[in-house]
Amino acid sequence: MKELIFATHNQNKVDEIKMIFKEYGIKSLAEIDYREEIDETAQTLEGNALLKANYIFEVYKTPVFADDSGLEVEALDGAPGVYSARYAGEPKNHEKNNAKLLSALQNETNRKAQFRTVIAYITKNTQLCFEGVVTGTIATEIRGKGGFGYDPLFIPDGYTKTFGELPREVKLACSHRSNAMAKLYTHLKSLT
Ligand code: ITT
Repeated sequence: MKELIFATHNQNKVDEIKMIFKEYGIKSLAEIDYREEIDETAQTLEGNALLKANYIFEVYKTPVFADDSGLEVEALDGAPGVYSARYAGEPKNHEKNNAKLLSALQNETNRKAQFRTVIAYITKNTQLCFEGVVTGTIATEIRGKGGFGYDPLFIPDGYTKTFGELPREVKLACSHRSNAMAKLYTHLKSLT
């Protein structure tokens, strides 16, 4: 089994990815006992994904991928976007972020949004990025306890429930991260 490091400290992401990417021995940063935070100082999702993956590659010299994801809301000109994790300030807090988003969209009828992920994959000879998107709308109140982050506010197109309410399998089948991971998976398959 090939080993691949997933450069994240977000255990929810690790759980999701391990469920759809069973063939590879994916190791999270916690599993390789890497505890340090990696500063996300870039201005774009691609920049931050490359920054996280490159940082860990330089330490371990083994194939690694990282994702940077964000919620892009049409009525807010794409915010919170690359600043999604700390939308309501430091330290990052999902409940406060959701409350701020609801307040920013009060009385707003255009509730269109998308989650976007960029995955950066780094090996000795390769540096590749894969993008994934899921479109939807922002609910008018917090709904459901599933998932993480903005999931209780995000209703994917084609559904009436939020990712927080829908079965986990639905998110795994259509999410931004799953879409980007499917592209990485296709790339890895093409090498074997
Ligand atoms: P790592 O950088 O360690 O991977 P993180 O939680 O900081 O973990 P990101 O910077 O990629 O992850 O994500 C920014 C924020 O976007 C994240 O904190 C959530 O609030 C939100 N987010 C990302 N993916 C999400 C998802 O699948 N569902 C709900 N919210 C998500």
